[in-house]
Amino acid sequence: MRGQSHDMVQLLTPDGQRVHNDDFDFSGTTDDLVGYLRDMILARRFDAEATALQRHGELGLWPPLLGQEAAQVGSAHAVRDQDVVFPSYREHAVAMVLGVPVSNFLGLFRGTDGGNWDNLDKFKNYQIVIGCQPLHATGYAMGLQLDGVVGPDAEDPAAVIVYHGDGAASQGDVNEAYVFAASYNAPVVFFCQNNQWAISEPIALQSRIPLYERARGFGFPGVQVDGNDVLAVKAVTDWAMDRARGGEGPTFIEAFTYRLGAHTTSDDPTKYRTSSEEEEWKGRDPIARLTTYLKAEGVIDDDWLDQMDEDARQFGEDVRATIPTLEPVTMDGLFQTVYAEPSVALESQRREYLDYAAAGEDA
Ligand SMILES: Cc1ncc(C[n+]2csc(CCOP(=O)(O)OP(=O)(O)O)c2C)c(N)n1
Repeated sequence: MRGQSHDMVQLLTPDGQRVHNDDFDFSGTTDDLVGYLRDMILARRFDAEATALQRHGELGLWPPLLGQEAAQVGSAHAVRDQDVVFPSYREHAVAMVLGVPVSNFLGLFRGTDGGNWDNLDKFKNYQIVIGCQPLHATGYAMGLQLDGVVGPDAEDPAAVIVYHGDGAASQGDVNEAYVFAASYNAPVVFFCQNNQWAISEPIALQSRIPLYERARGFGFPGVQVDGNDVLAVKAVTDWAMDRARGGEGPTFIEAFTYRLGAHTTSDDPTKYRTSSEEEEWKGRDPIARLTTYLKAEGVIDDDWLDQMDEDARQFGEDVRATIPTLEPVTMDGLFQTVYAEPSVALESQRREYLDYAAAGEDA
């Protein structure tokens, strides 16, 4: 039965072979798969550019997604227009698939964007504080229920998907979100990218059992999916989002993957993990396996890959060209983006600041 399986869902093996799963199948087209491969290649390029920009001093920090492209691209393609996404801080590929301009993320990590909650529309703001966003997402999902846009009678039912890491699953707030989601049967999908490490903390120290098995204790299904298999991720996330939209409540998805890069550009993974572990996971690369499959099927060839290289190179140039266009934040601007309508207290603080700044200029 779906959501009770002890086997990790996989539809494409690391060496690019399609395999059968009794519960899940990929329902998309070959064109969809080519699109996913393109998305993953561009996301990897964006990530490499952003990492390099941080090294050049253009960004304050960058959390790389390297290795997690399939988990993000596959799940993002299960999101429909009416759904809402609550990311953590590493979901650059989800953002790209949903059409969020890369300038938003570059600005956030350059410190030129205050990260206003409403400026990203359906893709909510990045969350650096571990474990906050599952509560936000669950509350939002409960709101969708109250608005009557969930369930079989809703015209265009909506759901929420929230991304968090394996480490976040240890956080109290996250477990409270699971409890509320279960109690209210909220239309929310908890998409946990188990990338094996919470900075230097390995998953074995975070959980005695596979994470997806915890879901049952909260009262909703948990599924473990090969997070480096974009077909399987898409199939499982489609199912979970459909359940949520249809009023069947929350699902926990454990996307079993690996962070191939550093936790952030401030981290040095050689201090806590072995290169042999990294090599082993490089053998399960999400992009390589889909490339192998599509090439073997005759869907793409070397010319396609060469053109893709060229597109990625051009995209990289565009990403770099974005940096000089990012306007620095002004102190006055910071006050104006806290609330839609400024409160009396905030307005008085803003005036106080402006007087202070003007006095400084006169001095
Ligand atoms: C409340 C809080 N505690 C601690 C931190 C510091 N911190 C940043 S990332 C991180 C680990 C998160 O690991 P995981 O949830 O597995 O996500 P990943 O970074 O692997 O994607 C920690 C402890 C934080 N940002 N917020």
